[in-house]
Amino acid sequence: MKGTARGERIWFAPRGLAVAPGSTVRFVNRDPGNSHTATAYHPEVYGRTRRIPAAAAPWDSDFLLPDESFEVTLTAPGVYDYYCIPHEMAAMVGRIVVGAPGDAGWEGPSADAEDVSPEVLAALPGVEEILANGRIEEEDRA
Ligand SMILES: [Cu+2]
Repeated sequence: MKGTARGERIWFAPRGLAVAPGSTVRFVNRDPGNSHTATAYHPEVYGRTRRIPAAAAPWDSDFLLPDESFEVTLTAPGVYDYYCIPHEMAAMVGRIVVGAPGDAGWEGPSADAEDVSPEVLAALPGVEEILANGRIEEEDRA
């Protein structure tokens, strides 16, 4: 989680990440000027359309103050999309790919395009791009 000093821009760094199943991911708020959340798209969390594997447990970091952190362990192979509650409208979203297509139980990216804005969809890196690079930084955005 990062942001400019005056808050004109905020983003997840990286916004695309590939990890092995069973990895623990830590979200750290490195933005000195804003509180952020890392929140899975899931019906059990604010009634959103699910954008994480069906076998995965949803998470919500709640508001993280600067330098606070939150960890989640991701076991089910597939694509996990998450957002920052106060900044989703600014397309502060991220995607984590756990494992790879072909892993037992793999679930690819959500096809839903109604619960999220076109800006959010455009901000989510492609699965192949994430797997090819390991991580996608904000600066890499085309
Ligand atoms: Cu935020």
